[in-house]
Amino acid sequence: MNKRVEEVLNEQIIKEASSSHLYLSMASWAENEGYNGTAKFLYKHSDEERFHMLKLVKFINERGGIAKIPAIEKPPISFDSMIKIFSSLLEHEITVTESINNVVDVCLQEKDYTTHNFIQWYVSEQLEEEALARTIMDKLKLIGNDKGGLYLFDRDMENAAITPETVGGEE
Ligand code: OFO
Repeated sequence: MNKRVEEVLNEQIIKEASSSHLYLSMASWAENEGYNGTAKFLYKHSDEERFHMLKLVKFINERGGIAKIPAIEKPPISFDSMIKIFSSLLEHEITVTESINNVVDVCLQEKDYTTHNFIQWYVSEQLEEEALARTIMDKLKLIGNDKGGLYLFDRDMENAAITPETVGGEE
């Protein structure tokens, strides 16, 4: 496997693992605050990011590279409010999109069209995740501090899907 491509894919493993860790911490905070619907959504989101990481690990190894399982930085424990959670989730996803775009760039520079093809799945995934995070943020901005609104929001989040076709470990 092309060494530069292997390097950026391994960097992407760190990003996906950090996302999974961060969303897990958010889920745990939401659960302790009584936002059970949001907690369920975030636990699922965390699993989804782990799946993204796993997909990269397997791809690198199958192509003759070496996947490196990284140490992960400790995420924050407290998030203050629902709006804080989802604004940092959106911010985080935007940085992940930038790093996926960087992988695309390197694939093209190195003429690695197989990996370029593989990484397109992540390109569409990021598009969906960013759009979903923006929709959630719009809702939360409308709700503001209204407790009844937040209650209904949380109830709706229980059934909100991230990307249903991938949750559950399909490869
Ligand atoms: Fe949403 O980060 Fe994975 O790709």
